[in-house]
Amino acid sequence: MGFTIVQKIIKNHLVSGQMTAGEEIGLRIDQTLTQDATGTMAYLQFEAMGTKRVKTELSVAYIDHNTLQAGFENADDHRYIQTVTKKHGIRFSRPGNGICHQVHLERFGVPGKTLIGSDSHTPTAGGIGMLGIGAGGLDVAVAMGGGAYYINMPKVIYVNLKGKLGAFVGAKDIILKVLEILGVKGGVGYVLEYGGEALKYLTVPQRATITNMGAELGATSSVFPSDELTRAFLHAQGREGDYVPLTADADAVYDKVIEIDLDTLVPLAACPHSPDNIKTVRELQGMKINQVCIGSCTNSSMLDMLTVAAMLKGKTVHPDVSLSISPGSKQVYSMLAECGALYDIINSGARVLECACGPCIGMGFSPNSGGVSLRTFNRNFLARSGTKDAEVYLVSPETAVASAIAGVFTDPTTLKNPPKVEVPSVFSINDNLIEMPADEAEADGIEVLRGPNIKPIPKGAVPDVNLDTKLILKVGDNITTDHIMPAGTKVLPYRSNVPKLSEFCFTVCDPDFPNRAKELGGGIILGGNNYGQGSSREHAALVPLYLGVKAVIAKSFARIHMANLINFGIAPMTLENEEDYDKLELLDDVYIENFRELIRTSDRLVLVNKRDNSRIPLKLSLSARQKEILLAGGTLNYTKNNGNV
Ligand code: MIC
Ligand code: SF4
Repeated sequence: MGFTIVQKIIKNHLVSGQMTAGEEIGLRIDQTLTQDATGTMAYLQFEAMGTKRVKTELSVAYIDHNTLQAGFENADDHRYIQTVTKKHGIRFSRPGNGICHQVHLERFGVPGKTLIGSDSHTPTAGGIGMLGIGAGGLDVAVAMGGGAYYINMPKVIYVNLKGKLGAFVGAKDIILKVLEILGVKGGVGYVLEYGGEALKYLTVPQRATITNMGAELGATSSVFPSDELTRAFLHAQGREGDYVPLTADADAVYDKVIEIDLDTLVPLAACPHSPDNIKTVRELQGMKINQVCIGSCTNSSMLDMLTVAAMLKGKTVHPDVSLSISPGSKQVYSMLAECGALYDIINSGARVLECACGPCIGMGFSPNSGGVSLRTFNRNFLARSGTKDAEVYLVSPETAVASAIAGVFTDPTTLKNPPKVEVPSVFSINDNLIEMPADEAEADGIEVLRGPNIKPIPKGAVPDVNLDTKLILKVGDNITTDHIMPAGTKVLPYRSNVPKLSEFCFTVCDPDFPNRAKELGGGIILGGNNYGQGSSREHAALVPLYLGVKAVIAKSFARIHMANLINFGIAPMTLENEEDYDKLELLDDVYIENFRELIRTSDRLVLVNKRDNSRIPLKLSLSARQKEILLAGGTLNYTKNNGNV
C-alpha cells in the first residue's frame, strides 16, 4: 500500500509511536515560527527551559499582530522578542516585514519539511508541500529546544479538484466550498490533501489560501503536492535549490474523498458568525455594506493584490464604504509600489494599512455599530472585529472589490473584463528586515530586555486528590478561543500580562465571569462540541488557569486548545453521554472522587452533581505521556521532572 503526502512527511520525521490513525506520534521538527502575540510566552517558556541555542534547522520570530503600539506594551514586547531571539539563535522578522505565514511561505518554507508555529494558520506552508502545524507556544518552545512535537496520527481526506476556476472565482471560494461540505469541526483528526486535474492551474499563492483556511475546519494541516508550479514559485523567490518534488503514491489510500468541480463553482461567502455558514454571493446580492477589508494571511499575496489593484483601477470606492487593504508582506508591498499597482489602489480611495494582521485580529478598523463588513480573512467569530453587533462576511478579494465599488454585496461574475493577472516570474528579494541571530560566541554578552508589562507565567499545579468544586461557567457549542480570551486593541497589548488579561476572560459570553471565578476561587467549565476552536493562543488555557480553572468538561474539544489545556495542567474531559450536558447548571457543586489517582489509572471518571446526587460519567482519553503531564501540573514541570532542561 502506498503513502499519501502527509504520511511520507510523517514517516521521515517520526521519532515515536506508530503511524496508526488516532495513535499519538512524536515528530522531529525542522522549522518553527512564532508571532508576537504568542511569541513572548513562547520565548519566556523557552528561557525557563534553560536551552541556550535553538536546535531546529531554522526558527523565525515574526512581529505582525501587535503592531499598533498605542502604549509602551507592544513596543516592549517587540524589544524583548528581538533581544531574546538574537541571543538564542532565532531569526527576527522586524515589524513591517509582513505577516508570518506569508513571509514564511515566500522566504523559508521547504517542501517535505516539518514546521510548527505558535499560530493556528501555520498550515499555510502546505501550499508548497510542507507539513505546517499550529501549536501552543509551549510546544513551539519545546521544539526549539530539540524536543519532539506530539500529535495524534491524522487520517487523510483527499480533496479532488476537477475543472478550472472561472473568471472572478477565486481560491477562497474553493476553501469556502470545503468548509460548506465539512463544517468547522469536519477536519478534526484529519489532514487534507489536495490533488486532481485542476492543480495544474492552481498557483502557490492560491494553494496557500486554501491550506491557510483549512485551519477553520479544525484540521491538523492541509497540503498540496510539490510539483512544477512549486518549483516555479521557489525559483521566482530565488530558492529553486529548496525544491523537492513530493506527491502521493498512486496506490495511496485515503480515509475520505471529496470532490469539487471548479467549472461550476461560484463566488461564496461565510456569513456571521462562523466560517462554515456558507451562502452564494448571489443570494446576498444587493445587501447594503459598510466596510470592506482586504488582506490577512489568507488573501494578501502578490497575486491577490494585483487582482485587487486591477479591479480598482480607475474606480472609486463607494462613498458609504470604507475599504482597507493590507498587503501581506514587504515583498508584496514594495513590488506593488514598483509596478504602479499601488497607485491604482491609493487612487481608488482605499485606505492602505501596514503589512500586518491588523483588522483580522481586531487591531483597528472595527466596523460601525451593526455594520456589515466584508473581509477576505479567515475568521468571522462574534466580536473578533472589535464590534460585537457587526455582521462580518468572509469573501474572496474579487467579491470584496466588486462590493466595495458598488456599495452593496456584489457577485463579481456579473462584471465584465476580468483582470488578467499572473504570479510574477521573479519576486523582488530583499531580506533586509530579517535580522540574523548573534554567533554562539557573542550570545552570552547579549542582554535580554524586558518591559514592565511582562509578568510571570502562572504555574500549573498537581491535580487535587479529590476534585471538590463548582461549575463556574456553562457555554454552548463551537466556543472559540476568541470567546475564551478575546484579542483586539484593548486586550492584545496584554498578551504578556496574564493578570491583566484575566479581566477579559470569557467576557464575550458572560461579563461577570472573571469576577465570579476570582470570588469563588476557581472551579470547572462546561462546554459543548468543538470547545476551543480557532486560534492557537495558549492564553485561552493560561488565563483560565490563573483564574483557578481546574478542569474543562465538554462534548468535544478542538485539537490545539486541548493540547494547550494539558500543557498547563487543566484536565480536558468529555461527557460520555452528551445528554448529561443538560444535567449540569451554573454554580452546581460538583465532586470527583479520587481525581488524581483516576487520571493516572483510568480513562473513566464519574462526576457527582451534589445538587441532585446525579452521577455523570466522563472520559479522559489521553496518552500515557499526556497523563504524566497532567499529573505533573503541566509541561514545564513535566520537562523539569524528566531532567530535560
Ligand atoms: C488568530 O488568527 O486568531 C491569531 C491571532 O493569529 C491566533 C494566534 C493568537 O491568538 O495570537 C491564531 O490563529 O493562532
Ligand atoms: Fe494574523 Fe489574521 Fe492570519 Fe491570525 S488569521 S495570523 S490574526 S492575519
